[in-house]
Amino acid sequence: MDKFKTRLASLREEHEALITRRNHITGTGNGIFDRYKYPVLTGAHAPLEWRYDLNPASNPHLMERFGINAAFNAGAMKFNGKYVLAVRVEGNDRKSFFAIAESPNGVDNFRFQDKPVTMPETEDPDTNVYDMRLTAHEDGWIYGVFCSERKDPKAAPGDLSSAVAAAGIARTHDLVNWERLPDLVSASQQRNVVLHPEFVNGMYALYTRPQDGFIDAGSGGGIGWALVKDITRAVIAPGDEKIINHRHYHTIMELKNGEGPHPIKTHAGWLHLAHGVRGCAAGLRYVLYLYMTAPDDPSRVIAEPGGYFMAPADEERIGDVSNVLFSNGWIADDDGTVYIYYASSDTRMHVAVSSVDRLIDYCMNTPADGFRSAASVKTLNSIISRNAEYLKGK
Ligand code: M1P
Repeated sequence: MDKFKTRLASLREEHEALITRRNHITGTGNGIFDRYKYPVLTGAHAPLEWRYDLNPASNPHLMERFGINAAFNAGAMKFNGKYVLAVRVEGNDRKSFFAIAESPNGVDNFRFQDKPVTMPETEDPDTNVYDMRLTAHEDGWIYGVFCSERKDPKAAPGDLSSAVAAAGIARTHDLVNWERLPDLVSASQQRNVVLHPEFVNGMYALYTRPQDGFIDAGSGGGIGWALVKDITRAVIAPGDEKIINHRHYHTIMELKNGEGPHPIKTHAGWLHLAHGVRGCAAGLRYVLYLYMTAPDDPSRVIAEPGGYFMAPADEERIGDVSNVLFSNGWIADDDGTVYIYYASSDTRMHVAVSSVDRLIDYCMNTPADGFRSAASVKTLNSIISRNAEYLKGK
């Protein structure tokens, strides 16, 4: 019994120390954003009450009974004055579920609520749910749009991998009690579907990612856009989905891309955060990029800075699915600070901080991708010449 108590006391002490560890900006940065040193959430942040049977009679060795493998790909919003993440928590059994974690300052002290989200199901139960985007819509609801994965009913006997991805839709007023709506109906499989926060022409607007298969975006073309009349029966008729952010050969997104969180409204237009994927000998490389759309038309691109905005760095490179940065949550605070919540390598959550002004400047003044080496050299030479001119005049 003493051993049990001592071990429990150590576990509690370590857990509390992890949660309350102060975070701070690391390095000089690139002027565009600042990374914080410590991950804001990991599997180890999950409450001990989830992971252990705390009764010495039924668990004399104080063993973990439900392992938490990872905490990543979180939706984000400010709610009741707190910085809230709707986290993709993954158990050791590979199943993901959602759990809400809150912080008083957005950069540390994230603490999970006592229980994970009990997400209602449709008549066709999900095998796995993940990557929820939160949208406080002008209709008054908070929506969660996420990937619902199910085994492919057409899979050949013995094929235990083929799956189908669809956009699950749920809504809530308190982030605790959720109403599940029917999944989005569209011509193709969908992942990375995001609800725009405002009505457009009186309709709900969705960023989509049509894809040929569960993994391959294939002929999907890029990030799509579609309007739906009724979110309680969301249907995109064939031909009603247009691609607004295209993939290109030999770019950071030649293989796939996907909208991150819903865009931030600014005086200069809508700021978008997305991920781009390319293939290499080491596998797939996921990076984050930004683009902007017109203030009066969120589907019309007005700025496309070339290359990535953030890429995996240092220990971020390694995890369950290495070389991945993925973001589906950011928060623009009233003072213009932007908290960018991103996951590294499908394992843990981080935060980087910027501002609306800095991100607009980045989008408007970063050279666009010229798609060829010669164009990159030309761009570089023009920056060098302008610097030489400026420095000569000083
Ligand atoms: O493993 C990297 C990411 O892969 C998927 O994203 P996409 O559909 O763009 O390839 C998702 O499963 C995502 O959760 C994951 O982080």
